[in-house]
Amino acid sequence: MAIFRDGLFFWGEMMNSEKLKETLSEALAEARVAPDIEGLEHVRIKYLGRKGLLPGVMKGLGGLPPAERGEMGKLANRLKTELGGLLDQRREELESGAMGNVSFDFTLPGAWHAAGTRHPIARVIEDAAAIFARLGFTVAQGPDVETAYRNFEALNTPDYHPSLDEQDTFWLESGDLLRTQTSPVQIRVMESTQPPIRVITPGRCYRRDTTDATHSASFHQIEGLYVDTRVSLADLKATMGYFAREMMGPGVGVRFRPHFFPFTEPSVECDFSCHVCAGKGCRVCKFSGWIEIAGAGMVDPRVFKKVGYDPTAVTGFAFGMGVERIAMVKYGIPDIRMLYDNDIRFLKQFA
Ligand code: 2NM
Repeated sequence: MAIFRDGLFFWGEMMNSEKLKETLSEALAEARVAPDIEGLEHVRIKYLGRKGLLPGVMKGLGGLPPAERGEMGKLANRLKTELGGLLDQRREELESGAMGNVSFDFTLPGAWHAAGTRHPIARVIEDAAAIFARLGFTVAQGPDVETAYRNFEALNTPDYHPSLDEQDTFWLESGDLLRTQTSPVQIRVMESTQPPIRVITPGRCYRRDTTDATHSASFHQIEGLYVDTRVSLADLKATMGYFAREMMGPGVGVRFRPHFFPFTEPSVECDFSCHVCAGKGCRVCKFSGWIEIAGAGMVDPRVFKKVGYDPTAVTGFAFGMGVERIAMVKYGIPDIRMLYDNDIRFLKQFA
């Protein structure tokens, strides 16, 4: 800071009223765009600080010709009050969290986003996964296109077996097929993992069925597999009983009827007592008090041999059930096709 006869110098430049006016508007602009309190403080120090512009100008006023002194004095005052005021106001805004001069209208209605609902098929699968998780089961998934070996042969169902006639299958030219059940995923799990195993395999399956109110060529299954030493049919019944109560309600019980599957021996059909009439008989259970839900049984030793397990060392149970069927009886859905129509007036009923 040096004062010469012909003027006031500051920051190496001659400071006259023209220049000071420019500097004032620059200072105000800098204060307006300062992004944070630290930035504001820089502006304050630069212009109003002890070694800043303003004290220098004030000190230099005395050496100015009287004609200029008044104008410069006024401008210096404006710098002090206008910049000082703006800095105070911006500091307050930044401290209160408001973004500079941008204000927020809290009375505006919020942005509306359609939340959507879980599809009943997803809901049954996720609820079942949560129930079985409490019994130590994890979820495994596999491809929809499977080898004939894993879909039939490893499950003790050679291609001359009568159950192959029943399930008219979607074959690919490669000799692979769209899986008719999710059991091939359990074959994959057993091929790659040693017991003990507790796993459920939810997923899409395919059978050449003609579509009607209860059949679809593409549908979903949840299968389960438990392999360990000394697993028994009693374990199976307790597991199905727990699942039935958790899924359908605390009053629901299970019963087993003898059946046949090539991959289990013995095999059973598993009925749940009717959750609607508590077993007294109603339209939902066709006045029988019971609803067919699952097929199950003790894993056939021939299946264990196929995956390289010692059938004298381990036993296990397996079960399979239709996801759409559970959704239909639980939610009172009269036609399986309602699950595939994607009509949101139907779907939004399932939260
Ligand atoms: C069912 C019924 C009974 C089953 C068997 C197996 C495996 F891989 F362990 F052999 N998985 N799933 C099974 C048993 C499936 O579905 C109605």
